[in-house]
Amino acid sequence: MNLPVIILGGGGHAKVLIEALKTSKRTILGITDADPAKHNMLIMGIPVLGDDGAVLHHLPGSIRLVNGMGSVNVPRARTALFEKFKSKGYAFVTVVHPSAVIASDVALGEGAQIMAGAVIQPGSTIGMNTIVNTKASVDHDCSIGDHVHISPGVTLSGDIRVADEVHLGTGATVIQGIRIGRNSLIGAGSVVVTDVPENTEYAGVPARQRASKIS
Ligand code: JB3
Repeated sequence: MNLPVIILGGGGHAKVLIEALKTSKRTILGITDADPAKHNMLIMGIPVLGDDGAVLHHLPGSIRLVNGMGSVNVPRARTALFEKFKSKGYAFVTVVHPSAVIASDVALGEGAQIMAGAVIQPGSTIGMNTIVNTKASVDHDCSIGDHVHISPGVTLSGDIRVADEVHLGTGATVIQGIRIGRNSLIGAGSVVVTDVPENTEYAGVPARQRASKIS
């Protein structure tokens, strides 16, 4: 039986998730948000219940959570929210928009979110709390880590390894066989043709390391 869900965060990413959940006919109990100005509002017809404390009024076994925090640059806040509620015994649902095309052998980690028009080809794995956003494509035999954000329109060729907490900016392209290290950031529109070390920012066509290193 599909338990009702509460969405953590009531911003732009939450709206995309609400659309996917409604299309999938999932019962949404409400949204929590850190901004008091949003409390008791309706977002796409869904009530904002209060801050995250409102989750604790429900036993972990009676609901499921959806991480409504998106991420730009580094996904630290999103990751922390996921880990906070996992440590309290709550479980996250995997959200898949019905228009996404996912091969039958693809493994999705807990709380993975596959948005409208995304394509994931055979042999690929998607980690926990990872977003494959609108119209992004992950080709065959890719390994995508936990807490990764594959932004809208990203194109990953085959046999790519993306480590945990990587942010791939909107429309980035990565050629086959590339390895991208943990906690790195790939700028929007970049074309990645060489491996990317961990904790670095790469951008451009072809992508080159930027001066700064992510803290
Ligand atoms: O790039 C795309 C397609 N989407 C972006 C997404 C991936 O990331 C989007 O454009 C934004 O850049 C971002 O979406 P997000 O996280 O929805 O951004 P924003 O619209 O700023 O909403 C964040 C919401 O989270 C705000 O309403 C905050 O008040 C709320 N928030 C912050 N910390 C929190 C917390 N809510 C809860 N429940 N708990 C928190 O700890």
